[in-house]
Amino acid sequence: MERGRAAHRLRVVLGHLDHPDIIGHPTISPATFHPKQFQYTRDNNVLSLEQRKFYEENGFLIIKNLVSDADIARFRNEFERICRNEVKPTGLRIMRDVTIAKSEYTLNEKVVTKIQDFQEDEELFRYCTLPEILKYVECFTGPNIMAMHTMLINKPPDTGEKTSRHPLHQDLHYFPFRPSNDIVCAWTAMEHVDRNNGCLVVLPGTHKGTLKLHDYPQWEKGVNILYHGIQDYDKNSERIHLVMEKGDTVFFHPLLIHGSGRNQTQGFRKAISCHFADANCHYIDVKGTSQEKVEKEVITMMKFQETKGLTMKDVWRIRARLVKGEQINL
Ligand SMILES: O=C(O)CCC(=O)C(=O)O
Repeated sequence: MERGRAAHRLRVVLGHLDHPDIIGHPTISPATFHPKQFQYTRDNNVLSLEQRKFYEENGFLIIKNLVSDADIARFRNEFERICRNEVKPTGLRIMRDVTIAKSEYTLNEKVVTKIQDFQEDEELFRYCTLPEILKYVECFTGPNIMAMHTMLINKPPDTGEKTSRHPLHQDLHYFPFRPSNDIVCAWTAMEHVDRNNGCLVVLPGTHKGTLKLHDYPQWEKGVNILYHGIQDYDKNSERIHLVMEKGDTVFFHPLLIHGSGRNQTQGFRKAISCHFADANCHYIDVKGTSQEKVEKEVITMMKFQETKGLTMKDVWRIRARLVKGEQINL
């Protein structure tokens, strides 16, 4: 037991010794020998040594040009069909911007900020099964992979109220399963993204910290539902804006602090994403933890969707889907 802990500690310390300084990575051939110094990535033949070290140190990794234009066109088309009410996938949640949420607008692409839980939509769920995505996911989760949480984000042009911003947060705040190192998010840009249209912004290295307290930020004009933010992050930490092209995909750790700025263009900035987890992960009881409040909020929201009587674990079990290997705990 002691030896195991010491070996783990040694891996952590060794993992902290390298500081590569590159951000985007083309799909290049992997190194064949990787020293045993990693705790956030698995031994694999996919990532180069440089890519592994980058993720270990920074908590994210961009793979350029990973998803084809043809696939992105299909996701866009399906999103538009959903917005026109032509398809109504079971379990799908449609979110609107706080500035239009209470209005009488009929459903259309301009009022939808995000769709979540598209696991029953064959066309969108293809994203979570793309071999090129799973090839990388496996480097973080291992071979038994569950798709846990799906989203297509349609960040609208900001109305001037700054409500299109997404506050800095850690995704683990929303997840009642662990361990965190066996969870990864894949986020694919559906068009060019930069600071103008509100690209992702990350605080590199923050995945090495712990889960922080989240709450609604005190924004003058309101905040979108469930857009919780961290109150006490180091305001002087380095921030990296992830400028990406259509099809580029960033993989990031669920403790990495990230968010996105407002969209100052007239276009809707789209991205598709999925959180994947090792099927060996286990559910935790969040009662008495900083996650209890978010669980209550999600349950209250779910009640509108006729899931009365279900626990949070039931809800997660319903939406979790095996995409590779064997279904174990989740
Ligand atoms: O795509 C974005 O703007 C941010 C998405 C995000 O961080 C989230 O939904 O958790």
